Amino acid sequence: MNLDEIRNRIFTAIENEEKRQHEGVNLIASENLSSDDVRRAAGSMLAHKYAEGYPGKRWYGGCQYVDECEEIAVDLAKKVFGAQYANVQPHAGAIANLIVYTALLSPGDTIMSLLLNQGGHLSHGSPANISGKLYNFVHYPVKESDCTIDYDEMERLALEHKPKILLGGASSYPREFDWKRMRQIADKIGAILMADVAHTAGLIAAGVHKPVFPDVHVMTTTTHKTLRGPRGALICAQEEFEKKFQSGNFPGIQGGPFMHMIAAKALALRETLTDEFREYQREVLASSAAMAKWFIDRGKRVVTGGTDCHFFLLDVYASYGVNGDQAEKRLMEDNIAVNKNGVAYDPMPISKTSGLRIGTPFMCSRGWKTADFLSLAEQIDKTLTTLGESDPSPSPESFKKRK
Ligand code: DSN
Repeated sequence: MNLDEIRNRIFTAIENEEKRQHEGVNLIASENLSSDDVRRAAGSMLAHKYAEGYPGKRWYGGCQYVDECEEIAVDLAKKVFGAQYANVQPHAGAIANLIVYTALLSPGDTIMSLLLNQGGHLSHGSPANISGKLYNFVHYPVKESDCTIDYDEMERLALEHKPKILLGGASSYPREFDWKRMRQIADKIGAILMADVAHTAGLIAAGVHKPVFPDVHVMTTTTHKTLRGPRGALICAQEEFEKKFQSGNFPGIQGGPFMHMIAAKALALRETLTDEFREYQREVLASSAAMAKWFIDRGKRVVTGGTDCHFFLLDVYASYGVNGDQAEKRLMEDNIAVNKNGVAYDPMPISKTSGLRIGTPFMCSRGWKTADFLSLAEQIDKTLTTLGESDPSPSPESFKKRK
């Protein structure tokens, strides 16, 4: 491949991806379509600027303009989430979580979070992730009966294990967390209550989900999911944590902040204060709930019996006799992007799963309304019914035997 070919292939791939995002159906709950403003800042020359440190206290000259962007982003993050402190430098959600853990704990300390295979996240203590290697994670489960969090069991486990951080938030748990109840539990054992709202930050910003402050001590979030900003993350907290998180971020974990992304975060946070954004999030929730109900009304299994958020989990094995992997691949043939997802107490191996996570944020950003999602539900139902009849999934037991 010559140098021109390399260039052509990369720019063609970018064009093809843009076309895919404009024309395909995207139901991936963690993805969204940011505004022209956000993309302009993210692709700007601020990317060239080194600015280790914080506004007014940098290790490089020439930071006057990026300082301005960071100050605006910090002020907006505090305003949007009702926080006393904000740090907009974290590059990613998993990194923001690591900054919080390392700033507050010593290796070996105990953290309590939702089980990964019941909706939790890798950075919430998976043995394969640095979080699980550095800290002693114990997990609270969801109830077998309805797959919602068992707060009584959470309290019992918290009293038994006395974690230093009680962590709420998830990647594929479709219900709102009860921050007030969790704060009561945290207070009983003197734990810090941490909310990782990577998925729901946009819903919180728009006021369609309850605010996490003042109940939680610290909140982390990505900025590119429902928040509809650039790739990245931020930390908000009560002001007593300011010193720990400032140095925990830099020099603790990160080096030079991505100033282009910080400017883009400021623009995205600004957008959350508009009526258009609030209306958008109402549509995201209404579409997700309506689509989940559509399947339930036809006797299909939706995990927890519905949703409070921007996605729902359809148990395609219980509903159509196909596994999540098959369903994901078949829908992709029709240019419908979804992701296979484990369901709580899943009989299927993690590589196959019983579920699909179906989210509405991206298509609502493209202007879809509830009626569009209901037509799509009908199409998905027909496709999966035919797939289940023609190519049913092997049983969970047969996957075990093959190993
Ligand atoms: N990958 C994200 C998601 O899809 O939920 C979490 O990091």
